[in-house]
Amino acid sequence: MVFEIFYSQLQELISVLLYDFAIKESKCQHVCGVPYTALPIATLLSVKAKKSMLMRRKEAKSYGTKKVIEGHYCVGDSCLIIEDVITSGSSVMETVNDLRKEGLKADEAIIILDREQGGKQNLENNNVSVKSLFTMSDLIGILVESKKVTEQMGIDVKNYLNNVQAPKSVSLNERILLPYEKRAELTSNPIAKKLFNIMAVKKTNLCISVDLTSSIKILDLIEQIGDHICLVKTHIDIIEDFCDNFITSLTNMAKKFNFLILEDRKFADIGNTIALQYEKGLYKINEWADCVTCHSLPGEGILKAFSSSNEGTNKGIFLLAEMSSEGNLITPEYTQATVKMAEKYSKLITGLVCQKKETFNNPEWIQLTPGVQLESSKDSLGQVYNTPEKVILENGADCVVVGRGIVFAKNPAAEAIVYKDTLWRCYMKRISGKIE
Ligand code: 5BU
Repeated sequence: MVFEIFYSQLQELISVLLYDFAIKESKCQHVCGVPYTALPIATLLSVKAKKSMLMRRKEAKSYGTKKVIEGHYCVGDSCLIIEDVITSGSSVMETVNDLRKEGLKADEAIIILDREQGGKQNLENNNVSVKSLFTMSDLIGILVESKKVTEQMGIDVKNYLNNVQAPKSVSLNERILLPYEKRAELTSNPIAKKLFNIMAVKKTNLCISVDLTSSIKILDLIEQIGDHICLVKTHIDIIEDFCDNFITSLTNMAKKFNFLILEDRKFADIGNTIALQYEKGLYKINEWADCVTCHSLPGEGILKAFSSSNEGTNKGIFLLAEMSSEGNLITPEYTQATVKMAEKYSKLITGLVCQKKETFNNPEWIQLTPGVQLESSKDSLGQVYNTPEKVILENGADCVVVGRGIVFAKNPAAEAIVYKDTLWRCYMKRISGKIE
């Protein structure tokens, strides 16, 4: 819709209309046009409204300040986004993301024409409210009424717009770019809050999977690497010399080194059985595990069972949305149904065990990702390993599970430091937003 700049009177008229419609009353300090076609109109509005203009470079300069956002602003200032046309909303979102990375509030977009193909919804899903001067339906209505186009043409255009909707965009901004300490403030699950805070304070997002069968060996390993981990993941039923003292030692170590305990029990039964498996038997998991893993397969009853077992206690669930093993039978539909189930029990949910960043957007939950070693590879029984770079930067992992990569290393303590440092470097790069 760049045509308006070819006609100075039209440009002026649009800027007056936009000013009266959305800018006059706005309290924001700045305006920013989406490059490039909205820059002329944003300039006119900035002059008319006496608001400073910010300019987003599409490509950062390779010299000088290398800044993406140019202008005079302070962290916390708010900025109105100006765009001529939205279809999917993705160009507006790119500008919003760059402004937000600078600590600016970018929560409102003013649009000349909304093509009504899903852009408004996509932006609102990313916490950007949208005001448009015209919608495509308005325009078509005017054109039909003034007999510039036929009624049939009007119907055809509306049908086209209804049928050709932009893909739903996922909010990368919220979860992937937010630092753990911010997410600790957002979450309503007490264990997620603790784990986010531990990760931020200890500067580690490494979860150790202690898949050893001797309690002495497990405790000895944790003693060596306790400073470098945020979470210990157990399979309590593989320990051959299990006794209550083991639990006492493990929980004491959790206090001493400030980590949480996840029992990877992968519960998958009817609610009544779950409650028994969780609270009774040899292991009495609910008494010592801060959180457990659980399948969504049996349906909501499983979460209801945990809800009532955990009433009045601070516990959490990692729901399995995806698995790392080759040929597993989880389908995209199953994964999405799992996320929906998690949404209904959000307070109970510490996070999801999954492999892809698109699986969920909610910044309150932790993405726990197993299947990680320093080199991508496979084991002989279907486990698939991705690298720390891949799982954190591309796949959205928040907390990374490493088992044999550390447990069976020649020097587990040294190897734990390598994993911790690599994973943390990737996380820092991710929240800086500088991912290609
Ligand atoms: P490894 O030694 O890094 O392969 O151990 C991975 C651990 O994570 C192991 O205890 C598995 O039971 C666990 N795991 C997994 O590997 N993949 C999954 O999808 C899930 C759990 Br869920």
